[in-house]
Amino acid sequence: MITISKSKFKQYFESKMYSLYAQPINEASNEQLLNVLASVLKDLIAKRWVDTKIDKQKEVYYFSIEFLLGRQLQSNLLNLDVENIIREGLKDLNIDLDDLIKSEVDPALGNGGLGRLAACFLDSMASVGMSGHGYGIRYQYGLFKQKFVNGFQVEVPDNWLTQESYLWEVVRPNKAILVKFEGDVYLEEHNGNLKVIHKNYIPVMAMPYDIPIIGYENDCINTLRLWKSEIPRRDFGQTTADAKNYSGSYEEALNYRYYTEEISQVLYPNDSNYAGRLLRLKQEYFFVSAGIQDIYRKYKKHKLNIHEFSNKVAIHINDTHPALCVPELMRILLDVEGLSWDDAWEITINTISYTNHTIMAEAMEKWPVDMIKKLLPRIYMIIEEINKRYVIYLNNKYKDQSKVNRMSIIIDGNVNMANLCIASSYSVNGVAKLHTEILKKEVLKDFYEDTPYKFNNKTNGIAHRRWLMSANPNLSGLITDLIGDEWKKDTFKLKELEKYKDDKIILDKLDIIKYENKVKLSNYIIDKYNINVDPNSIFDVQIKRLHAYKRQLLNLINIMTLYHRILDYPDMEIQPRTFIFGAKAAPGYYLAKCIIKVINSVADLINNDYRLKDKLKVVFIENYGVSLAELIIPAANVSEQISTTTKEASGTSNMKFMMNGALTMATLDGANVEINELVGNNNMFLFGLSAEEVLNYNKNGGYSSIDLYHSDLKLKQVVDDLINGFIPNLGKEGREVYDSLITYNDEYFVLRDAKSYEKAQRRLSELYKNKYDWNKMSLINIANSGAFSSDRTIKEYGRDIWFKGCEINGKINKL
Ligand code: 26Q
Repeated sequence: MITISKSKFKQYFESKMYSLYAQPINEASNEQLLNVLASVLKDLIAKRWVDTKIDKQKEVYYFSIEFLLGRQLQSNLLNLDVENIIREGLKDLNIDLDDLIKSEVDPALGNGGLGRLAACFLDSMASVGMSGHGYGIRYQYGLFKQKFVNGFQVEVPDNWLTQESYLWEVVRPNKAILVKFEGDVYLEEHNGNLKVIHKNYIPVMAMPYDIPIIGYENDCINTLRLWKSEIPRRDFGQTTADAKNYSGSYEEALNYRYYTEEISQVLYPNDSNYAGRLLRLKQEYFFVSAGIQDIYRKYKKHKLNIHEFSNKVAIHINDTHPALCVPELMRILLDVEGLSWDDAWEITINTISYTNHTIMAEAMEKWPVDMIKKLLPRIYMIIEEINKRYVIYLNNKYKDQSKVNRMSIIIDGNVNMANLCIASSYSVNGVAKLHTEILKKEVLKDFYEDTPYKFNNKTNGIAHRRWLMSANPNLSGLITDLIGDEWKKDTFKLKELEKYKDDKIILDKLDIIKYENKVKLSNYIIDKYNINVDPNSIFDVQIKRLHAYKRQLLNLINIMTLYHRILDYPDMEIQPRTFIFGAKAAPGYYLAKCIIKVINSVADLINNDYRLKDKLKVVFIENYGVSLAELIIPAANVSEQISTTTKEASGTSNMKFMMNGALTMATLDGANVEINELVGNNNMFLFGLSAEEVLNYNKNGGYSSIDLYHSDLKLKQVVDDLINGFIPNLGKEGREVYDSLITYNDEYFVLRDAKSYEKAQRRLSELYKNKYDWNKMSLINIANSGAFSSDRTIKEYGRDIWFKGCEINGKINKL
């Protein structure tokens, strides 16, 4: 732990201001103040943040193409337990810490769930004292910023590195790594041994930028190492004579610079659709190769026995995007270390573990053989050999050609990355119970039957320090007042809150905290959009990427139904509601963009209809991301988790909402199943088709949305609104959405579930009338949310995957 007195801090702060900017504090901009503060904190932790000790604990390396960190200042202050001292010190200097916290950039180096999960895992690995580090890409541009223009999504580049360097990073030029693309590979004999020669390769330099990941009130500081691609600098010694020669024309030199820099230029904004882009493949190999070489170099520096590798190093791949870890590790072990194939394979398969995050076929990565061959000739040779041996094994075992084809790594001219991962790792896990069951019984059935021992479930979790302690300090304070603060290190202790479930005074306190959070959000909405929302109304929230399977449309259809009902029965007593949306659509996902436009048009219609007397409001908050989530989630009464059952692998915002006392409106999909196990049917709102029913429809057909549409006049009215001019300022987008429901038979069963959803929504409204009962349910949700801390998840990964049967990590094994 670091300790610093207020006066020491002030001195330090002042002298840092002079050394960095040569100016007095009162002339500094917020940005400069923030840089100075970050720099002071980095100095304070520097001694403990030394190179990792690979020879002691087993090290975990978490490879992910996205890390959605969010702002770091508050989280770092909390974890270092210095927030109060620093707040007071800054106050003496006339600086408001909250202003600095808000002025920090929020690096959007991820799309959504998968990237945010990686960030929560880093927080938890450090906080449980695990030596676990992240490897990723330092994108120059993060996920686009979203603006609405006439209700349409417009994408603006996210130029987040306005200052050239990010306040928490440290660049380490002495640790840069050479990554080779393209060229010619052949084998040459050297003293009776075959040697791999790689000529005419394009050298790209991977420059590491390290961000400290600080554990909560412990001494653990891990590293997130993000790689930036660059043209090799003059003093970069690793490029060899075999590299392609770029000393030619000026134009060639420019092209080469572009080739190298382009790789880490921008994050792909697509979170659910695989489109085999060459640049994306370059990104994948770039960070994988840099990371694997980095690990190997560190390992060799410690002069450790290569056959002990998998006892000292665990490499985890977050979905298939880092799947090239497999052939890259093989390449190093074969070509650099000089091992035999069998020895290299044994090490590789015992080192690598893999998490699957989706069952959606269109998101599965399949790279064309020709593309890999040209871009990564040596890597392709290795994949081919892995496949050859795997197919021999399968043929011997099954003698079933179609099964072998389904399981092959290379098939029909493509490399199937999921198959590569499963065949080459010792552990494959899904991210929630139902998801893992579907993997085992449906999507990956063949593999499960072949190697059942590899498969396991690790239900996702969230960093409760960020999502409860930092985002909702008043609730966090109330909890501590009631049950002490042990829950901060052991969230299962939250269960003790249940004893207050009938305590009116406590429930009222809970109510006031929620109300205050709603006021904060209302103020934001008024400021930004000039829409008046009533903090006494039910705040009903759906925030997540826009995708047909997540069914923002179902929410919208219910809103329209409610709208008609209020107009039809103006005297009906209803609970005022504020529906809040936040969602980015992938720029190329036309239907998703149409849905955004439709929601915005409906919002305009409803918000400006005086007949509603403010009973209904719809707000679509622009540019949803981590920082907005921290404002919105603590203010929610209702959490919308309404994906088509079987389609959402887990969901993680569902957990964040629950921990902040929102009640969940849900299908039994993803981790909603676990929420339901914890709180029961009476403390959440369930509706919709079961997993069996959906799977059955998918297999046997039998669903006709048009029949349903004709048989339900209320539903028909709302669907027709999309195309009959009822919604002002809506053009062909309404037709597009209509067609997805009617012409294309409603792939995600929106109309099929609409009735059941409406019924659940009515039950919810009824319940809200009795605030006492509502708050009791809210408290029960908070009390049972402890299982969703990512500390729990990470300990399970450690126990069952990374450190299983591993002596050196006994301490963490016992966690
Ligand atoms: C792949 C290839 C090319 C371009 C982009 C991509 C790409 C990028 C990001 C594909 C997928 C993603 C992200 C997927 C994701 O966020 N999945 C979510 O993961 C969460 C964490 O496990 C789950 O809770 C969600 O259910 C799942 O949808």
